[in-house]
Amino acid sequence: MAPQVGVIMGSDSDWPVMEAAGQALAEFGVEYEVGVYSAHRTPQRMLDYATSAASRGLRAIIAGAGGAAHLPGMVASATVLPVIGVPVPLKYLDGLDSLLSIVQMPAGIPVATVSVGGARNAGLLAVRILAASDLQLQSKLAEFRSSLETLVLEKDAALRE
Ligand code: RP5
Repeated sequence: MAPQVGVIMGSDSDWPVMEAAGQALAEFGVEYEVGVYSAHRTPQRMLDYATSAASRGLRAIIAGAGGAAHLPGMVASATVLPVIGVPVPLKYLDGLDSLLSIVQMPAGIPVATVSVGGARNAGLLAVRILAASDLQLQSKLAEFRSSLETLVLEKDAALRE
């Protein structure tokens, strides 16, 4: 099956953070592709990816970057697909630089920004986006939410023992 979600990042050094997005998508059986597309080092390649993403069948893009993290916003500017931004924490500033670079988008070009290092939630948000028009995914998400509740109740019970 053709990939439905693109998981892209500014550098291969982002992968240890970003792989959690892929894991979340895989848990729900969502096909995805991965790639490195740097807004600063390979700008034309990034634009080619963004402008062709919808016609290639992608339905959402998860983009992670750190520091001057312009990849999610630039990709969002060149596609109509929903873009989820993942601020990748680097050595300095604890990822606050990445977060602010991604979240402070101008009106008209939204990026759904998750927490610093929150690649798993980015994957889960992409699943929710796809689930809006996919009843099977909706029921998988309902099961998943219910498993989270069960886990908390089990931990609560264990604490009270
Ligand atoms: C950003 O610069 C990348 O997304 C990465 O987080 C950061 C550092 O990249 P490398 O120098 O490790 O390639 O564009």
